[in-house]
Amino acid sequence: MTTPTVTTTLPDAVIDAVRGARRVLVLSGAGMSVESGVPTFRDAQSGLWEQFDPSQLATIEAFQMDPPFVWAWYAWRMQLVRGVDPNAGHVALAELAGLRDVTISTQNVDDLHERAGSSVAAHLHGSLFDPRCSECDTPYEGEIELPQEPIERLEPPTCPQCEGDVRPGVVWFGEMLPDEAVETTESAVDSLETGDVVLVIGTSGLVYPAAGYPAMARAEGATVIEINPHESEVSDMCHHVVRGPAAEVLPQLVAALG
Ligand code: BV8
Repeated sequence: MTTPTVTTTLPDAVIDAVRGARRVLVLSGAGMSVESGVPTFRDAQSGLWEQFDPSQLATIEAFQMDPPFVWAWYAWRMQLVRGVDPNAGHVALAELAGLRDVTISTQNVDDLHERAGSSVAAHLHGSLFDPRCSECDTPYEGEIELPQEPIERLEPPTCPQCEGDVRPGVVWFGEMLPDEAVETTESAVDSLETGDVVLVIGTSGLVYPAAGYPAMARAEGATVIEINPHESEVSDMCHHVVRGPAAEVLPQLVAALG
């Protein structure tokens, strides 16, 4: 497998690849939202939770052991996302959809792609804003108290149907990804052709099955381009790596297509 070209600025090869692409598949991770002020999953947790590894908190076991502790973390993250805006990278992807056939599959549980005007084909790891009952799975549409500051414990809402604890609508470690999100993403990958482009933006490539999609895309003959200031577990799967932040590189890319 050829090694990727690695540049810190946007190379002509990347601009030409996107200019000539029939379709663009975007695979985004938490790095997409960093410049909006949303910390990535692996950034130091804020205060209360800093002694916890997020993948220990983001489990059904942690929630069942102490629902108010885990719910407080998610209620704070909902409040955090509600308080920030999409960044120039999200906006550039929404603009790109006016120039090319763009499909977005994201690992992110925020709604910043949507708020920038993109339609998102798949939220592989669910959404902070789709709470449901942890017992009967009924979507929860009632009031949610959002803390203005990180707090240690907050009682989750109670399901009006069965009085079970309401849980966040995210996919926890050890849980299956939503069938529809997986099917949509895998059919988008399977239908890639030579000349199509995959933009792998802001993901460490550590979490499966999402981390497997760049290699699958490359095997379909697409040109795979990573946008990430740091090396990731999927950098070697890419043809081109642009070592820069999404909110800087993506607007440059879209402007260059003009
Ligand atoms: C599954 C929602 C089948 C929750 C998330 C043992 C038992 C069970 C499963 C496993 C097991 N061992 C391994 C597994 C599989 C496991 C897994 O992959 N574990 C890893 C840790 C090894 N996967 C699962 O469990 C998945 N389910 O496999 O089901 C199954 C079931 C049972 C038994 C076996 C198999 C479910 C995974 C979903 C977990 N939920 N999120 C929540 O958010 O609270 S994952 C969570 O972490 C995020 O969604 C994100 O996708 C992921 C990674 O987080 P981050 O590292 O923060 O973000 P990211 O990776 O995107 O990295 C940030 C990147 O941004 C960095 O590269 C950085 O350089 C870059 N960046 C920074 N600034 C910028 C930037 N990029 C661009 N611009 C910038 N400015």
